[in-house]
Amino acid sequence: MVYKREFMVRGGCGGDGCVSFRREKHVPFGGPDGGDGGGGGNVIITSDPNLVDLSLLGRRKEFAAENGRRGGGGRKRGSKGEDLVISVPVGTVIFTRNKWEEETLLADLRTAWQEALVAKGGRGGLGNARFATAVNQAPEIASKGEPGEKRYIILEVKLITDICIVGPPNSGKSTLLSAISRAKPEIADYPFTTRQPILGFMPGDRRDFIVAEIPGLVEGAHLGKGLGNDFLRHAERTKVLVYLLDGSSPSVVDDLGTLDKEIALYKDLSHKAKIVVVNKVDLPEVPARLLAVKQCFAKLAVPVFYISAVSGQAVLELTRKAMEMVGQASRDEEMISRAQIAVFRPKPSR
Ligand SMILES: Nc1nc2c(ncn2[C@@H]2O[C@H](COP(=O)(O)OP(=O)(O)OP(=O)(O)O)[C@@H](O)[C@H]2O)c(=O)[nH]1
Ligand SMILES: [Mg+2]
Repeated sequence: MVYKREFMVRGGCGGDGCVSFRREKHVPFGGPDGGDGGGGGNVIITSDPNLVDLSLLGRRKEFAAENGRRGGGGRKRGSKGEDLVISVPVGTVIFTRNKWEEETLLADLRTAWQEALVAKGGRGGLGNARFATAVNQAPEIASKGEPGEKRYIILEVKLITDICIVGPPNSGKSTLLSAISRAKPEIADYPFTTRQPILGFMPGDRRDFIVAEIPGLVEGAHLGKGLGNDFLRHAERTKVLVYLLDGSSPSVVDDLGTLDKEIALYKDLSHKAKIVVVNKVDLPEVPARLLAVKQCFAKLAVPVFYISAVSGQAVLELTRKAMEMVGQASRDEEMISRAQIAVFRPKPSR
């Protein structure tokens, strides 16, 4: 799976204008009739909901749209170069980098079939017919087509989900995902069974909720330990983070600390709604061991659930709470985006 790609994009060059004169039998003084060149094609990036990563783009270092054709005699306009359309998954963020290494956000393709024009094709040149004036009725000049825009593009896929399950390896993330959604991830009793983010759809009252599981995080993930922390990019745009801990671990409290630290070392996600979930309470040794953990977690400012993803204990309560929090987070986001719309109130003129 490929979630990041960098390459150059180039709009097509405009076709050159043409120098030509009308020469026909019995038509004296035919005059200039060179047509304009066609415009170069644009490079457009579009979000295709059928894609999950950027692997289809291969390793190409440059994408160029077609050039416009040159103009012809008889005022024939050159044809326009075809646009080049690059398809990417929904959730792709597009940046450009200039020669001073400064990165600017160009577009964020959050919904299906959004389009971003990333490099415009050059305009076609003018044919000599355009240059005819009363003084110069037989111009021998035509202009050249303009070059297309050139840009360095960085694509980054950050999945847009409602709920994202994060946790140490083997804590039961895949088991929980398969219990609450239609996803069928591989489940096994060893760490790093899941090596890629997995999406599932959880049926809700009014709509399906998108739930993701990302590969397990270990201490030192920010240094590349385990599978590293790269997958946390897919947790950045979730509405609710579910921290899933293994209740049979001898150090549940420390496990939460490690997880929190690794996430903080990746990026500040402290503003996100969170739920702490301790899993595997069906195992006979777990409930007794959890007494101290419960005391400690009672002080947390976030909801805590003790569940068994296998037996289903407290899973329904957890999903209800998660859906409620997704709803709240969506309303909060909407308020913020509304507040960001500037309202200009012109002063009444006197
Ligand atoms: N007893 C019990 N076992 C569980 C529970 N949830 C998961 N397991 C077991 O724990 C092991 C790991 O489960 P997974 O769902 O693969 O865990 P994961 O967090 O996705 O693991 P990775 O993808 O490897 O990080 C499997 O053997 C599961 O059967 C639970 O609630 N109770
Ligand atoms: Mg897994």
